[in-house]
Amino acid sequence: MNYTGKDFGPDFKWGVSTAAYQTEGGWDSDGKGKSIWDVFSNTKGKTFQGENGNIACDFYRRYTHDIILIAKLGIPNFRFSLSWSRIIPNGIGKVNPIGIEFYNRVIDFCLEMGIEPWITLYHWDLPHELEKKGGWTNRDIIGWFGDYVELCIRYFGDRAKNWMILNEPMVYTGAGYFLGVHAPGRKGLNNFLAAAHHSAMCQSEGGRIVRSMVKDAHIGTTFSCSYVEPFGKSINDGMAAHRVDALLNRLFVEPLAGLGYPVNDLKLLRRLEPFIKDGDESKLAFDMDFIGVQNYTREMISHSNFTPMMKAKVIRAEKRNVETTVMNWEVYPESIYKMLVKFSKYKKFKEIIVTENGAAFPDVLLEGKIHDIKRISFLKQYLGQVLRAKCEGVNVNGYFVWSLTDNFEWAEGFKPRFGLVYVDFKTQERIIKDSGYWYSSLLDDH
Ligand code: IFM
Repeated sequence: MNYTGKDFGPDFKWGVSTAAYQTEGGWDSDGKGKSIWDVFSNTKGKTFQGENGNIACDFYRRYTHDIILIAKLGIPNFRFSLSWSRIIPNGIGKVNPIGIEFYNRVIDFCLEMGIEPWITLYHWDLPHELEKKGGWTNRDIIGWFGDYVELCIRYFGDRAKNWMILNEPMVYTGAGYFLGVHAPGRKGLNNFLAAAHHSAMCQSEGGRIVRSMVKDAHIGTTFSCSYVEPFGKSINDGMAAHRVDALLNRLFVEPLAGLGYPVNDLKLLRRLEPFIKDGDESKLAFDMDFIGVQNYTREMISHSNFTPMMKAKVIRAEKRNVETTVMNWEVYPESIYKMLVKFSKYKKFKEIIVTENGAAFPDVLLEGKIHDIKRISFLKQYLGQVLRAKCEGVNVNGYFVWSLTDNFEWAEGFKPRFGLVYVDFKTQERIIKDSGYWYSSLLDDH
């Protein structure tokens, strides 16, 4: 499909996304408290080669340089997240003025450069002190999070208008509280279900707080999603795929849309009941201005008797002889189209923005340049599918590449490079990749 930036229309929002823990570094600087990721990644055996985000891209000190790069590339929107424990070191109570000052400077510098800030309130780095009290499994988090949101809006809401409440709740609750492979490294169905319900409550409550405090706010929240297909043609595979879809793609968006949890399609969600208190159900819904769809790949599912409750297993991409990225995720551009169509059916939300899409491929530094043709091809194809959805009437109105710079990819460490800009993590030198120039020229034409 051939297209130009203009084909997406004059109001389409083009941007790049990052997150605090993956880029900032300065993990113990200037009064910042520890987050669950500081603790997890500094614990032996938790991340690839024991890597951590203590320094990461040193965005804490180099933010002007990186924002200038965004401006140089002509990218009008910058999505980043706030580190809760930089702002309130213990998660509740005393505020760290230097943390507030840092984000004031980031926001002000974006605006000075003509770049619109898009702020995610929570991108996985819970204050460690709150985790000691149970973290997302403790219902008190609804109050803790509410106070944090209120404080952020009080300090930054006069200049920042685009707010996202949570980043991918399915990932941080699933990987962090069920599988234990992400911070805080806890396991078990009850931990997961408690964390999931409290996150769903915070997602809507956060939206209500922002709405009540900022008149002209543009409020959203983001969801990870993958197009789910049965591996074989059997009814059992079809039903297994349906269950996985309910878990991966519907668990958080449907209560927000006022539809409740998809209990009928995934019986294990009945076990959410003990965590749901009187009055919760109606509070789960909120009229977001937009929902952020974050898609990278598809999942193929077959029936399995060996997986308790889900009775489903993922047939991994490497077993299917398909093109993959460094994350071992299948390159499947149509996935983003299918997810946009699916999410557009939730009529409660006016607008969809692709708040993340991108790919990690091995980058080779050749005479100071990165000719990342695979990443360009990936972005071109996925964006083509976004345009396809838009042309068919899907209300998608923005696209943010994950990510601006290579950064700390959680448990996978620094190996997967997602950036439009290469980072030499030893020297912190930045080199714009060919994909960065390609994205810039697409926007030039906009
Ligand atoms: O790096 C992550 C990001 O933090 C959340 N969405 C997926 C990205 C790639 O794995």
